[in-house]
Amino acid sequence: HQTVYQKDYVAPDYLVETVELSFDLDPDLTRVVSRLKIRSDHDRAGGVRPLVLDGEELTLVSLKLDGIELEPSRYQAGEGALTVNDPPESFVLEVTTEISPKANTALSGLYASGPMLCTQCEAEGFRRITYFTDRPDVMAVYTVTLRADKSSCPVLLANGNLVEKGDLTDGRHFATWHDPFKKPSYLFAVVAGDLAHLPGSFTTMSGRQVNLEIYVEEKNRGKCDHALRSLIEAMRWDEEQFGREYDLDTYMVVAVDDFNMGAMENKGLNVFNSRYVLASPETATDDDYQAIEEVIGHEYFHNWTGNRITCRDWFQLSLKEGLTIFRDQEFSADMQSRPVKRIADVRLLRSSQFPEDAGPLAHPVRPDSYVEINNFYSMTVYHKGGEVIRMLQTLLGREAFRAGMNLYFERHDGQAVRVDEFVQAMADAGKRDLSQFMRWYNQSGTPLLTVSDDFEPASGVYTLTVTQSCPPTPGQPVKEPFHIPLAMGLLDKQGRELPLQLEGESGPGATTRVLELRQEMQRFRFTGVESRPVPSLLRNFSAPVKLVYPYSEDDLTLLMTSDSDPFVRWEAGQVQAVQLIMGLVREIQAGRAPAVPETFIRSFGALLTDQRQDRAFLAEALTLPTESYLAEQMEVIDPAAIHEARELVRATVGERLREELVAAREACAPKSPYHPDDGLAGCRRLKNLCLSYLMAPGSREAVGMAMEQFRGADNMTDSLGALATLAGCDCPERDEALEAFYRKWRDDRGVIDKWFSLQATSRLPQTLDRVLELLEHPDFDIRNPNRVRSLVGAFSQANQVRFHDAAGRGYRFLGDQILRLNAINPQIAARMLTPFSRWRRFDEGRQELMKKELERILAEPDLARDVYELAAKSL
Ligand code: HT7
Ligand code: ZN
Repeated sequence: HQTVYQKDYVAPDYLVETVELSFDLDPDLTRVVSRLKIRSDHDRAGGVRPLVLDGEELTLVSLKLDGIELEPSRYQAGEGALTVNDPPESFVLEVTTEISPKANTALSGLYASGPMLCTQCEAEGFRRITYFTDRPDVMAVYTVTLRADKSSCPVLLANGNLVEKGDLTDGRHFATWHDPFKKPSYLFAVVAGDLAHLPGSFTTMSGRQVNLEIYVEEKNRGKCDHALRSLIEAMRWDEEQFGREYDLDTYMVVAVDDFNMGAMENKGLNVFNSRYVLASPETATDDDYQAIEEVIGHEYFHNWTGNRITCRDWFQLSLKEGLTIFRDQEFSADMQSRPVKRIADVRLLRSSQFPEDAGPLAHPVRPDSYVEINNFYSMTVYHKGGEVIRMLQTLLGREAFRAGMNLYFERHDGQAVRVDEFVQAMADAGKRDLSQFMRWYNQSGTPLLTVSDDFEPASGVYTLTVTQSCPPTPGQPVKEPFHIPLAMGLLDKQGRELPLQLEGESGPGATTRVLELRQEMQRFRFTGVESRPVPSLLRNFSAPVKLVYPYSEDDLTLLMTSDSDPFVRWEAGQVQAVQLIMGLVREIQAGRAPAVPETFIRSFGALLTDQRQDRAFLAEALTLPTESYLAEQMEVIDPAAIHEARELVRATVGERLREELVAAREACAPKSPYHPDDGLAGCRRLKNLCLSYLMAPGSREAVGMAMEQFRGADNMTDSLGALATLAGCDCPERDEALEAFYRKWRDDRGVIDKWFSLQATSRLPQTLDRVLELLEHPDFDIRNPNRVRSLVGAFSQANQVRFHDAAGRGYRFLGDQILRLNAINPQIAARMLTPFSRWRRFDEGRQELMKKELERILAEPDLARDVYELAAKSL
């Protein structure tokens, strides 16, 4: 397996001006004719370079150059490429190939999802449809004709505008589509099937009317309203916030059940994993509604950040993904509670990206090399990439950031560019030198800020000393200092915000300011400070860093109750909870009886009964750090002790604060029928959280409450909230509820996914046995990525204590599934491998067992590139 390096980039020798594709669609055997108008783009004086087209899993039927069949001596068709020797300066190449969509279980290229056919071309799927220069810097105008059986495939869709359609003989029909925008091959899409659609429309800021169409199976037509509403909101938001208008006459979204990722931003024809389209109150939770809005927004925003301006090469992936993540985060923040959204984003970053950045698979936001590009659709490229964009906004200010965005669109519309062009536009608009900032793109690892302070009462000077460091990561033993925005404030002992004045400054100081860190060690001297303040650091999580400051219990309580920044308020509570639980872990490890201190229960109770707090924020503040986040705090992870300590806190809260929890839960009881937009999602979250605390000590009374909620729920949020607690309880009601749920929803794939994952994430000791049984369940299908994620992924990535069973049964199970998946869908197999990459963080026994699984995987003779790369780098 070869490694591709960023430093080896060379511009393409040949450009493709137009692509005419014609498909004779059939699930068993599809014939594709491709007519490419090609022009040489290299200096031919030193010799003519061959034309090399990428191609995989294709049967070549014929090859013509300017209408004449090519002699076999003029080309070679090998595995991975078709080479045409000595081509003229400009010519038309006509390639006919055959493919089998039904046999395509990798779900890349053209494949069958149930009765429909659809494509996924990012990153390198187009080469599985026809031979092509399948790289993002080759942009062309596409015209596509689809022919298919009219009764099984009445709907034929491709990118752009419908030009013509009509009937053919033998019950077949055709449709021709033309996309006037030049695009890279990864944005190509076709869909054919028997689909219903929900129509809608949007009038753009310049007064053009755009048709919106959400395509689904007929039975799901009633579940598209939220997706359509979200799309309209996203279109409006992008106009208002970034001045970006949609550019085609039609915007289509198609939901498919078999999909490797969340969705795909193909020009004018998004293809979505059905879980990010379909929703009804009975089948979707508040979180599902939220995720749909986010993903619909994300794919729509790609139309400008990704499609109109795309990446020069795949090393620049964060150019579109980091930027679009930032845009979708801001969209969601504007649609719901900004602080709660920020907290959720930080939680995700810390629980998934920080571990990636600290392990053997760490890579920069702009990687230097890859074996398989699909492995780099990572938390780092997406979410750390999004934080990098956010830091630019923090450093430049909103106005200059917006000017930078405008400049970027003005300069590069229609081009395939690098991250450098984006940052240059920001530097020019903000009149800033961002050369040091580029290290965020080139250096991997999570920086650590160590903060200390000193107060001189006589002079009223308060000094903050900030030291930055970054641990070594693969291939990067030593790091240069980053350019880091550190947003902060100071509170006096009464919790009042102080005006901040750095030495040498005059005039009234703001109460929040952004300190710019550029050196390994920096001092900031604040003047006019009357008494020792408490520093409020990293407000709004202004940089993706870890921060250490020696806060006392009292400092944390002050920040938690008084800081103006909601993120800092939440964080102070999390730090307290981490300290508490880690203390209990140490007690457990030392063989002593752990106990939850009274002070914690009291402050938890005070927060729970604080009526001034927003319910959604309160739910976040009262949620304990996850077992995997706690694991990150340990040198050697002890999954059993972490679980025991965290459960002890939950059970103690449930017991000691029973009345307060019952009251808080009742205060959140529904007063009207459920509606996803009723503004009560925070209330429902708090209510379900209270129930889970009440259930933790295992009281019969709480089981009764859960059963009552489960039976009476008029929506999936409440139903699942109750069922989740029951799935974790060793009581007879558990099986009864799970069985009833299955019987009710057996025909709804999305809900049955939830049923699988609830059982896979149950912390009960017998969970692995149940997971093994579920593998044999008639509804389990290893070829369906959502099902794999809901069983194999949920167990191995969201059930730390059961997956890390000390005897290694969980590891064996995962190893077996990865090997099975390797032959079916390498992308999904590789994604399942992440838990093994963390093997070094565990005790020797577990290390050996995990290593053995990695070695077993690497010994597989037909190991896919995707799996090979991650397994080899993990060892
Ligand atoms: N840009 C899309 C990436 C994607 C993808 C990548 C590899 C394999 C399958 C895939 N499906 C979608 C999704 C996005 O970030 O919007
Ligand atoms: Zn994206």
